[in-house]
Amino acid sequence: MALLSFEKKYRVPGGTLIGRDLFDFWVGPFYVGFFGVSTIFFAALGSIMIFWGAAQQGVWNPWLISIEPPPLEYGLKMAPMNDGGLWQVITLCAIGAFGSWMLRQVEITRKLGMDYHIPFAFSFAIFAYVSLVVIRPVLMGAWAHGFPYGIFSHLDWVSYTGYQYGNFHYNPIHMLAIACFFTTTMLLALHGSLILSAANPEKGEDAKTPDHEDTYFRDFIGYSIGTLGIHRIGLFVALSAGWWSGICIIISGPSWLMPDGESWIEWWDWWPNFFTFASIGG
Ligand code: UQ1
Repeated sequence: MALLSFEKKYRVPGGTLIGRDLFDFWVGPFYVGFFGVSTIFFAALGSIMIFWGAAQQGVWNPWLISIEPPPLEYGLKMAPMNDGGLWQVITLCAIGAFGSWMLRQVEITRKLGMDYHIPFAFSFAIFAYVSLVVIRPVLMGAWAHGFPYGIFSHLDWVSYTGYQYGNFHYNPIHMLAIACFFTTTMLLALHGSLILSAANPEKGEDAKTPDHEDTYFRDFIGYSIGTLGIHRIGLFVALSAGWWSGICIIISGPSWLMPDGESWIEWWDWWPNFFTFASIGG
């Protein structure tokens, strides 16, 4: 079915979560819905707050604009606007915008009678963000532990936080997350190149079928995961990357896990200590 006639067919009322038919319409190619409106609201308010903060500080170099979280002494309380309160409002706006964007995905999914894989997948990205600016700061008792909203300043924060734990690359869950990121890029490179090599032939040549794709990998490594399977494993590994990223930062800092400012390098002492413990007489 041609794209435009298909769009006409599915552009029917219904499937909304709230608001009934109040915002159940399209603007050009874009579906609006209640959550389209709330996304625009939160994204606009948050952006205006960032520019307002920049104006207050007199910083207009885009690399250097930075909205800092409240200082440690405010703990988990609300802070004055010019002392971290702005960061708190912007964080609420960001969560509101990301959550609205996910619920808009849900509404479009329902309209089309599809499954919920896209909003489910996006929820892992939201989780990774929320683990940095809500879950970990709450576990550590202060909003100060969130990261600042600026291009260079958030890079400085990542660098500083890495050094603070001795060497963040020794965090075993960080290792797992990175392994998932690497595997994701490998799988997409394999899949993208396989599909283009088969389904995008030179002019005048026939496109090859999934049989060719399966046979390629059977010849190559003795195994083909299949046309549906490659997308299942791709989604799983990509979501695992986001999931373990969130977990790796959540377990780096809370005192019940890391008393005395322990670093991830020392964490590996369990390994030599294990053999000292196991050998009689040490
Ligand atoms: C694969 O087996 C397969 O099935 C035909 C694909 O589908 C089109 C793929 O894209 C890829 C990359 C593979 C090989 C992947 C694994 C994990 C064996």
